Amino acid sequence: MKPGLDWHQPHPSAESEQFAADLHAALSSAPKAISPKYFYDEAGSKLFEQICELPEYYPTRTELALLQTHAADMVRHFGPQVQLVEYGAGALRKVRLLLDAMPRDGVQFVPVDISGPHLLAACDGLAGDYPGLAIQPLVADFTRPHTLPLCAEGTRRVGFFPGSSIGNFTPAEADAFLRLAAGELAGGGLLIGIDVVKDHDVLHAAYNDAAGVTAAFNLNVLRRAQCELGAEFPSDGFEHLAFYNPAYQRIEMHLRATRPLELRLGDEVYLFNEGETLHTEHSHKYTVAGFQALAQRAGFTPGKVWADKNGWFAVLWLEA
Ligand code: AVI
Repeated sequence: MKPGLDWHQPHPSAESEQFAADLHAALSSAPKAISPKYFYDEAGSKLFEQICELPEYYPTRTELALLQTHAADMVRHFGPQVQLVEYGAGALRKVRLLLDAMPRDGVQFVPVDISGPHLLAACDGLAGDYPGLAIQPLVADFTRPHTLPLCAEGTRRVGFFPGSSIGNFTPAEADAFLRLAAGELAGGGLLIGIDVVKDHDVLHAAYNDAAGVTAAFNLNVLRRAQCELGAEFPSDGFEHLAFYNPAYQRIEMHLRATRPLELRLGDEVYLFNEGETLHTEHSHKYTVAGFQALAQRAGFTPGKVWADKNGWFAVLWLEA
């Protein structure tokens, strides 16, 4: 081996290797489909933050308003001593509204997220703003079995899963997550945000914003494939496609080939017909009653519901 040559070869991270393996599998499947988790590199996470601010994207601001208005009422369901577990913690913005309504010495906060660096950075920020708050971050995939810190005697474990992120799970994944949560939250409960079925035009606009941010977010999967994995395809070969599929009560996001084309990944060449898509995300919408029934089958007892005046978004208390 020539000294120095190897030095310049970027060592593919384990994450990139997984991305490559999943993308090969996605492109070999029929229909072609990949997990939405690949949206969220640094650029994709920034685009998602921009989506949350878009005039057409109502879920974030509607849920925030519900938390701002009803936090005191929500935390009344938790009990005085709480281990608060946030699933898929991210930036830890929304939980602050709950923490502000809770006695500081009665809560142990356990944010769970798969991305260690992001989680720890967010926890540092939270610790600075909430001195004395007991924070025990857990780096884990919360959809898989994991071990939460022990809960002290007389403390209830309460889950928090905001953002309607459960909508990005298939119904089977949602069911599996709810069963797992009902088990580990037994004796406590779950506070969860869901996006509610509504006028199709409102839904369509939320995923087809005029500024094109959602399109850039969707196309980011292919940009990542280009930058991280050296994938090759015509730069104008794919376009954003998002539509409401009423049969499944979900928004579907796809990347659609604008013409017949080849996508080269490693040693493989994948063919796309004109109009053929790579399915990148589904975002399920629920009725409150439908979601409560799902939660009940998974072991929860549905409790209070907080919704905005249009009934577009709901935060549900589920007793475990
Ligand atoms: C994170 N998740 C709840 C968002 C949603 O609405 O399904 C992701 C998103 N996709 C496009 N816009 C936003």
